[in-house]
Amino acid sequence: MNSFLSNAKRSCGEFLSSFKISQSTILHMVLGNNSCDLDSCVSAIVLAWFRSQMKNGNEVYVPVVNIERKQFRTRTEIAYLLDHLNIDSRNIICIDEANVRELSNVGKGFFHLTLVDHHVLLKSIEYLQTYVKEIIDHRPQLIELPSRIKCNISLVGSCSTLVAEEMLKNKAFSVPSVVETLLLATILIDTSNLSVDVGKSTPRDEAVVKQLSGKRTKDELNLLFRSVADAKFSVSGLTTEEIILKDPKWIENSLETIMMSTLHLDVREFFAREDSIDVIRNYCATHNLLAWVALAPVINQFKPIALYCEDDEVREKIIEKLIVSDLLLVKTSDEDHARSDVKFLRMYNCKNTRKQVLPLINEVLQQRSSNLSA
Ligand SMILES: [Mn+2]
Repeated sequence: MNSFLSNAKRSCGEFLSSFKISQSTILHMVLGNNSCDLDSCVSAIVLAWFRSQMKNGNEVYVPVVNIERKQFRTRTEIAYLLDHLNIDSRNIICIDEANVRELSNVGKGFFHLTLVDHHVLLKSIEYLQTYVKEIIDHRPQLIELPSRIKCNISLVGSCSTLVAEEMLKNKAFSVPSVVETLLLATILIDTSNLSVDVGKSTPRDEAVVKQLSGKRTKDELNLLFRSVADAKFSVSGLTTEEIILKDPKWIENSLETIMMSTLHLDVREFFAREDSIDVIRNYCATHNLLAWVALAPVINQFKPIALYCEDDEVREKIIEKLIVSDLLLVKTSDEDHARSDVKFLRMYNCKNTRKQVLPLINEVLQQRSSNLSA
């Protein structure tokens, strides 16, 4: 796997220079989604690797993860799994290392794009749309796709299940242990260890796990799941900026952006870091954010919400919006921060995640947007 990845990385760099001379190679890029979760990363790597094993002719398969190199370290579960399998993470190609802008100029016959774990391109790389040849995804289809694109969109627990199915269909192909482990870990993470209660797993995920497991015992699979899950929530060794960027979501209106992070450490511990306020303030200023909101792990029956916003009116609007919600059961916190632009809230309905909080903050933002344009 290491040599496949380092060759792919080298060919990706050399393709453009050699292209001018020969024009005889087709570069197939397999691109994961921009949340760059384990599924998206492993689907890209394994699909590109498998297709390169099956190729005939002058083709290069290059997996690309849709995250910048400097943020790749924050995906701690990916770092852990690669390390565990002795795969050198420096050989992974991040989006800012892939020359996508230049590749989009080589012409349709020579550059093919396969999207895994998503089927809508980000605005920033929308110009690649005409190169999309194939899509493998496991989420509900949001847009009509041109018939020229070969699609495998099926609602299963993990995109890696679909990648594994393609490989396992080929009965003569023997799957190396490293590839088995990559896929197994990912499918187990995506389905919470095939949990019936969580309800993300489907019979197809189960069938693939069974086929890939081979001689592995149930205990070994549980251990693999636990260790990767633990790594996912670990922040050890990360800087404060890396912590807020570990799991971010952005909400936008036409002019303004709010970032919402999920903190994977105790909110008190996070704010006890000496640089926490400076990092948040700097990040908001340099990225032109209207506010930063964070959801932290449960303390005594509530989930803390932290809010940083310099605009008094916006800050109060967000707090009010969250407090009036019957679903969230949010109350103001007893603890005050020394700074008035930092506020703490407590969400007592701990079943809620960012999924329930985001739409309310989005309402505040969209309301402002209509006021701004009125
Ligand atoms: Mn996925």
